[in-house]
Amino acid sequence: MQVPLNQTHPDKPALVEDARSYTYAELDDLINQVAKGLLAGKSDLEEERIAFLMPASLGYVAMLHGIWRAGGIAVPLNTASAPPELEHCLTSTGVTRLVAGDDHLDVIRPLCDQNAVTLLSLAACLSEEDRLLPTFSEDRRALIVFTSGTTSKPKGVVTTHKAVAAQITALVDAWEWQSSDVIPLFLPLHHVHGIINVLSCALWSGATVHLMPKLDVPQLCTNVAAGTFNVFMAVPTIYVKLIDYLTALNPEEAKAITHGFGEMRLNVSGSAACPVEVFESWQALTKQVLLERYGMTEIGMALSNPYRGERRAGCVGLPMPGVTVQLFDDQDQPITEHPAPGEIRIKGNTVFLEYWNNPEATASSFKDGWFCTGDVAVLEDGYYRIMGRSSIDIIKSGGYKLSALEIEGKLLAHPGIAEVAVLGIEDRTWGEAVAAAVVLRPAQQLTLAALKAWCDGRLSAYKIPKRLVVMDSLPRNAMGKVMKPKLKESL
Ligand code: MLC
Ligand code: AMP
Repeated sequence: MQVPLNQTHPDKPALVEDARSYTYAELDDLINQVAKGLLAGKSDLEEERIAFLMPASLGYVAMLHGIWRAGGIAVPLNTASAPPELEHCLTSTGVTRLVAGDDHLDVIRPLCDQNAVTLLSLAACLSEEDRLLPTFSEDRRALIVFTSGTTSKPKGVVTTHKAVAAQITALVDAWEWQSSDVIPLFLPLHHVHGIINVLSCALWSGATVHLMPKLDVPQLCTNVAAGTFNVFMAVPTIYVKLIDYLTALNPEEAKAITHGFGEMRLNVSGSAACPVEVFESWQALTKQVLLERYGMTEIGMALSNPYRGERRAGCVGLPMPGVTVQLFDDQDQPITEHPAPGEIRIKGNTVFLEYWNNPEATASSFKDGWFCTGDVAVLEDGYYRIMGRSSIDIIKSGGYKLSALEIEGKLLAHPGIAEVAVLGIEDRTWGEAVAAAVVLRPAQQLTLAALKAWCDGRLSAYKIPKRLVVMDSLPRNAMGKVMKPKLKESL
């Protein structure tokens, strides 16, 4: 069992990159070359972890599927990560080979040398030799995606071929993906939103993906106005950025773009709560009723407003096909009387296998076979509504899940910082923005600009605090543990 590329439309464009398009047949051929090149004489990679560090590109897609076809585990890396973060990804999963895009080869070389990882270019992975590709069970591990959480270091979420396929087919069914669909892809490709919801659903369905290495709002809007796309998926922050961009344009210019969005068959929002105000502004501007859905790296998508039927602002709808959802109270009892808030727990073929090499974390994330999401919801008039998360150490900023503990750990290494508490504060654009409350060592001073400069190269840019509050002391609980201060009043 392998995650297949659509085989029924060989002459259709699968990918469009810059001005070039690549058909399914061309992509299929390149994937085979990668798979054979990676095998390098072996019959099966047998779950070897192969990392790749590439922007959204033909090469990225060929690597992902090439590793899958050769029986390896794909480890897509974040092109925006700082070196210590990349090192953690490589060493914690025992990556043996890393394939880097041309722009990343020199940056990653020292890390590969230090950690005995073989560094390759895409060109060095291609082989045209005549060889059979392996066949294997659908229970074979396919993908490791890193997720931040309530531990200081990100955990590698392992998904099997069966789960990847289940995550894709649930979405293809629920949102009626078709081979005539055309979608832009500007989301990062080290997370399930970009990898599964956009790229994999499209390539499963025979649709066309326009690859953009990063979000470029004016460029995107030019293509939208030209009627290039009929499906669009983004995080709420991107809808806020689009609303700001469109409302700043003169009405004539904006009209073609809002019309382009309005003509699409589907606009989806997810990865973070979509504020009702954003839902309503988008509808007023484009006449599109956003479809909001809820998901997580460990489970793919779990809840979705209906494709056909009422899409309710502020709600995440109903369970996806094949996904079982149950709310539990804090005594671990299933909630049967609604509405009452409870933790969302999930069962189904879409659920991940394990955290890589971390049986304790895997065991503690399941109760009686249910995966515990840590998200709290209510079931109101038949639709789920997310109320928040059980951990204050998790921050969702622009769709990225960030660990306050990880950021605190880094900031504590700053020579001027004695104590620190990191928290997410409400922000119109980012949903939550990272804020750091610090107590300085005697005779030290710190500005936000100086802190940002110090963090550069130590943390990914999107984890670096956007607010800094210097305090005389931080609140503590009865056990003497540092607590999160209430920052809103201080800013
Ligand atoms: C960029 N910045 C961020 C940020 N993204 N800060 C906080 N949070 C973020 N998410 C910082 C940059 O480092 C920069 O800082 C400044 O903001 C402006 O950067 P930019 O380059 O203009 O930002 P942009 O490229 O527009 O990026 C914004 C974004 C991006 C929204 C396009 O963050 C993004 O692609 N987010 C999506 C993440 C995602 O796919 N999550 C899904 C996870 S899976 P400075 O200091 O240099 O100015 C999941 C499951 C599910 O959640 O349900 O889907
Ligand atoms: P990640 O671990 O990066 O996959 O992020 C998953 C988390 O994003 C979930 O546990 C939720 O907290 C959050 N999330 C995803 N979609 C939504 C949504 N529509 N509304 C609120 N939170 C969401």
